[in-house]
Amino acid sequence: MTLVNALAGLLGDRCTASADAMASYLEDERGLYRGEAACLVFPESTDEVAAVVRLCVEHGASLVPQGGNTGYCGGATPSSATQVLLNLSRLNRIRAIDPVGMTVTAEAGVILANLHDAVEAEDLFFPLSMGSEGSCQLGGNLATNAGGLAVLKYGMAGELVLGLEVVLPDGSVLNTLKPLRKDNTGYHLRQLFLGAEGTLGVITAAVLKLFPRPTEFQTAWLSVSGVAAACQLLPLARRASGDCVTSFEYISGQSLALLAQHVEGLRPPLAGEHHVLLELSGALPPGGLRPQLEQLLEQALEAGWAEDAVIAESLDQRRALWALRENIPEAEKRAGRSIKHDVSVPIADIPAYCEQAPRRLAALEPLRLSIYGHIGDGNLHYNVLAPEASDPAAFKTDKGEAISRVVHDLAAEMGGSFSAEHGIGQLKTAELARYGDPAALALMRALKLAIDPEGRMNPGKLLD
Ligand code: 2HG
Ligand code: ZN
Repeated sequence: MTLVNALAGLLGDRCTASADAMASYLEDERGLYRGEAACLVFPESTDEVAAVVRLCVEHGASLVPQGGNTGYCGGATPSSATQVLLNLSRLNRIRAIDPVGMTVTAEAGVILANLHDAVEAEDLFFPLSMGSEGSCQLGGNLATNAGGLAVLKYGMAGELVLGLEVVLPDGSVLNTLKPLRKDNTGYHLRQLFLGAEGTLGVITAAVLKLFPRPTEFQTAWLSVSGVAAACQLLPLARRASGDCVTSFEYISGQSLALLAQHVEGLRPPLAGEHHVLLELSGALPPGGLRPQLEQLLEQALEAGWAEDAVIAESLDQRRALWALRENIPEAEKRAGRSIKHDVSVPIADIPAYCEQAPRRLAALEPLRLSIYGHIGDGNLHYNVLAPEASDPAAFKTDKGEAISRVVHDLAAEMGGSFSAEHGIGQLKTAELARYGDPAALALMRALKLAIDPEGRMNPGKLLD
């Protein structure tokens, strides 16, 4: 029996090899990769995932796990007609919510926004948050150790995990699904799979940390005198608010210009070349954070760090401010292909990075910059677009490599990272080989060989 027939025997019509049915799953979010697969399967339980993996073992096939397919690096796109595309969207139950220990046990295919809703109904909060939350899935978030908009306060996806259930490359199931804050019993095996992008196993469920649902949000938009001022504002805001800064986003005037050009109805409240979107939140008595916010804005204005500031006075105004930040990727998409970067450096070095990068890029002009991101995490999307009225694809082909080299080299020189939150996938394997610490790369290869000796799991991703 062929593998596809065996999988169809197991899953019925939840296994398809039809080109039409597979088409949208074979292309990545950014349209960078168009792959091939032997078939696409939709298991509904951990046992079914394990059975799929065992059939792959029997037939000597490899497999590619896929969640919401919103990743930026092609990590969930298969690359050969011999691979099984394992889509986890039907494995989407919330197994348990513990309101006392404040944990949730959820399956890989749960859409992030649905997880938010489910726990909020219990007056609880899961803080991982990002533009794609309406379609990205928990398993993908964990496999890529996703970042997003609230990392400053709550950490990356992986930091929110207490336990994992993982189907290993031989089809056995590793179960560390314990809702324990404390469990020092040897290697923290779950860490192996967080950020491994499905190269060591398939995450099928997780126990996650929850928090009291924030009762108060105070959101402000500031035009600041520069990137250095934005960085100085961060510790002030953290201190003045009792460490209640949950988001601290930088948005350049260039990114807002792109937004004005390509997305209708979004107007920044303030003029200027440098902006910060600051949000304080917490589970506090009503009005608790407003005086702190006003006070810190006054201090920032007095110090000359902020030139002007507005505070959201309603939920609608808060949403409108966030829409400005969250629609920048869409504006870039509509402007044509951008050369995207996801760099991080120590926060204190962000001003030096932003000073030096344009100087080094000057040799490659003409180009357009769109710089924004999670400056409170030291993470910038230092994106570069073709000059107006030129062909974005040709620009990317001609200059993409040289531009990325400048952007990534500078981050590396400053002790930073070329991939802060988007992972490696198939897009950045060469960058990992180039910038990765040799000892770390050797250890990663040794782990891959020990856990997945036949190279069954997501081949060609992360480690080339
Ligand atoms: C964001 O922060 C995402 O909005 C996407 O990480 C970044 O599109 C980008 O470059
Ligand atoms: Zn981001």
